[in-house]
Amino acid sequence: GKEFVEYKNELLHKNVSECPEIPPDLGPLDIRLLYNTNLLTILSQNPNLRPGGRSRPQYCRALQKIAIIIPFRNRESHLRTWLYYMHPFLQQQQADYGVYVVEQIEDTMFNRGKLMNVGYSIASKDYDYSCFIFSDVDIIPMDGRNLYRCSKNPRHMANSVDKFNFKLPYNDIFGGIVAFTKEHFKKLNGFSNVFWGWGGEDDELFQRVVAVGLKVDRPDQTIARSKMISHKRDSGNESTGKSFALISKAHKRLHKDGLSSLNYIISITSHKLYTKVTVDIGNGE
Ligand code: UDH
Repeated sequence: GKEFVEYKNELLHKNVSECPEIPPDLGPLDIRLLYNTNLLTILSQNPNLRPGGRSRPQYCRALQKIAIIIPFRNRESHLRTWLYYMHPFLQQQQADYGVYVVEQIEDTMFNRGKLMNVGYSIASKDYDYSCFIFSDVDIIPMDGRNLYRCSKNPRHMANSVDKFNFKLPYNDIFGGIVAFTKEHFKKLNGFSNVFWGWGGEDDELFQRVVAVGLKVDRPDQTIARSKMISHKRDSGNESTGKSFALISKAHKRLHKDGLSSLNYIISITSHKLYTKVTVDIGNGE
């Protein structure tokens, strides 16, 4: 029956040759941010997706298995835009990937770092992912050559965003999109869980990278050009003003605050275009 077919497909897939390091036919893309992208349109344009927003190349074996983790609440139209562009983008790049949308329940202070950690931990149980790309829902790459992959070092990928005139607003910025191998993400104990509200969790993550002796890579700024969907600061994500004080003690928390101290209540639903992980991660009290 069905299971036998899947088993056979798995065996056949193990025998196909490896995909090339640089996928063929990639180039600049015409990205116009559309806000009313219809889910059915996206589905019909991506007939080869498997449940949970998974895909892998048919005729070659990908070198990396990539989980894309998106922190989320109340940004439905941004998510549709992201899915509309990113599913074709990732398939064109011959990625073996799955999309995990980690949604925080209403009426709690938003905590981007903790949502990322939850996404990592759930995705790890789902498949043997080797690379984790943590991406905001509102950034869309403008060039297919911007490979959504892990490199030797932790990688900051949002280094050329239109909102900041395609420049780094400050040198150590580590926000927007970052990519980590599983080994590296575990080594720095993931994100901190203690940043409630807007700001700081990304800078603390940078501190962690440095503290464990790793360096940050960035893609070429011409190829990494990306568009950010403009929006107002979300309610429930106000700045608490505590970030600086926290970051100054980053090294003290590294081993006790992160993947090693993650608590949450969860429900997981497999949609056609993504795996939705809905979590109660508390409220910072
Ligand atoms: N997000 C939601 N819902 C919310 C709040 C945040 O989905 O209510 C998610 C979403 O994926 C968003 C990400 O969290 O893209 C970050 O949201 P943000 O509004 O806090 O960040 P913003 O887009 O980033 O304002 C600003 C540019 C980065 C500057 C880096 C400074 N350290």
